[in-house]
Amino acid sequence: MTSWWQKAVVYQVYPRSFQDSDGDGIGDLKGIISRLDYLEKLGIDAIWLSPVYKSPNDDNGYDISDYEDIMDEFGTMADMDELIAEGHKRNIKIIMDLVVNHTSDEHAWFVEAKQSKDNPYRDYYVWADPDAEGNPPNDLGSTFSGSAWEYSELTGQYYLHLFSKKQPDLNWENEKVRHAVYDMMNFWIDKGIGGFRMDVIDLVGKKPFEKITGNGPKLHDYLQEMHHATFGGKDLMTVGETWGATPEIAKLYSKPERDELSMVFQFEHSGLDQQPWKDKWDLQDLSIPALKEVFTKWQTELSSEGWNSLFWNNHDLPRIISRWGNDKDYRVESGKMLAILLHQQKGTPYIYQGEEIGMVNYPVESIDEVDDIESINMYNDRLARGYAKEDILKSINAKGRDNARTPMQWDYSENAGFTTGTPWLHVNPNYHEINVKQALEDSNSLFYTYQKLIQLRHDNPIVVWGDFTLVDTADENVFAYYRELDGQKWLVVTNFQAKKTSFELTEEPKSTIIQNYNDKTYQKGQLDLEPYEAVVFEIK
Ligand code: TEU
Repeated sequence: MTSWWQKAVVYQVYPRSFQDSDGDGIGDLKGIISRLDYLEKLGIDAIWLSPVYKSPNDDNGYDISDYEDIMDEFGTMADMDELIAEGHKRNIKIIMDLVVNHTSDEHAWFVEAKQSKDNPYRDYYVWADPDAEGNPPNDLGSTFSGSAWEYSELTGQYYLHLFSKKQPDLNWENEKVRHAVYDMMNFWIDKGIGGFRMDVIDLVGKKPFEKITGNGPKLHDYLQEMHHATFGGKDLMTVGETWGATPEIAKLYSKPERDELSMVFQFEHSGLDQQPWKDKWDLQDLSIPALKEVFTKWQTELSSEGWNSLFWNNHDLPRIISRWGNDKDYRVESGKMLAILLHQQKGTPYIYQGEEIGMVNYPVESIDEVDDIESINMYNDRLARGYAKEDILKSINAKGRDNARTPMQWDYSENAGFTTGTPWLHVNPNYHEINVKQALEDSNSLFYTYQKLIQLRHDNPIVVWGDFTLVDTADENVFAYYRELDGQKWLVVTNFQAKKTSFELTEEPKSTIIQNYNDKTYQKGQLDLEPYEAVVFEIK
């Protein structure tokens, strides 16, 4: 059985930074609605909407205080209903971000739970007595630096927070918690949404006292229970965020007969530019052969069982052109190469807002320019541990989450047309060159490459279903692969570097499907490839 999301391309909107409609400097739902025609032109099938629920914004909406209400800055539930309806008119489904590993500490459940040990909501969260010295029960750490345990004066116990201390972890072992989550999911399903993106869903089976966080023993039982209680049989799309997934684990989530999710986000490629066994701030250069190996592994392992998601970017990752392309001399060429390389693979592609016009990282000179809690906490933590300020800032420039979060660049007007007020986060000054208006007026822009890649997927079953085979290349920095389906064969060739090279084309191409150096023609024999050149041939 095939599903709509197997042929779909999803676009991620980070509402805070997409489009402001009322001049408060913060993007909102009405702003998104006003840009739906643009997204329809791009050709996407669904929007993954980062959280729009009521939130005190300790982690920009990933700390939710009411799942059935909208954040004041973003608008009202009526705006949300309108967004869903206006999306439907354009065949764009809305995928809600489901953040249920934790709530905000301002959620009514936690406000109750912290009052007393016998409060009816106490067991919605994870509590523990101090150890004999009054310290946290164990040394579990938070993703945002420091201990994962916070002391609560009122009852003299610690509570667990795998993220900020304003994001207490829900206790999924409590059946009441699980059913409250399912009820809330059904509230959204009844509104006509297209599915859910599930935030750090691999953590909900945690066993914190055994120091197990990801992939806990009951994880898949919970997801099957959720499936049957909510979206099962409803043709919705679900994608789990799973930092620790291997192909074996990804199949557990995404094999249809297991009744769990449509697919997961796995991050193996994303770890390739950090030092082994260190964290993302400890930088190392990307190895192209390693990237080829990782992609090939996922493409082949999930070729007939389970389903892949394909992405370079999201709101937690730096901009891909700055990261693995070249934002100085070959912004457009490398951006197109990266797009072609990813979008010709098998799986469901995700585009992060601004990626389709080639937005790049924002140059941070001082910590005062940074908003993101993860970067700020890491900065303070590393300063205290004796790291040099320059090195920390270098890491933030390379990997900080604000890189992806600067406002969308729409046009040449002040603040890039994002807001008439003061933007909550600085706009990248390069909006004078990089913006949507420019991209739409230039037939050679990245926008039209993305538009064409989406169209190619919609029109060609080989892009959706074809088998993937890596091609052995003389130059290890050339990444080439075949897609094959029912006697058809396409060849994707990309030069993943800023210098010229060559590639041996062993078969006479029938036609060229897409290319990023427009006036080149190709024939069998040695191809001279330009920096970041990418071309897709129809071979049979
Ligand atoms: O991210 C999960 C997560 O672990 C990230 O914090 C990640 O480790 C880090 O950003 C590395 O770049 C999800 C959301 O996508 C993120 O925005 C939230 O902050 C986090 O969960 C907590 O909800």
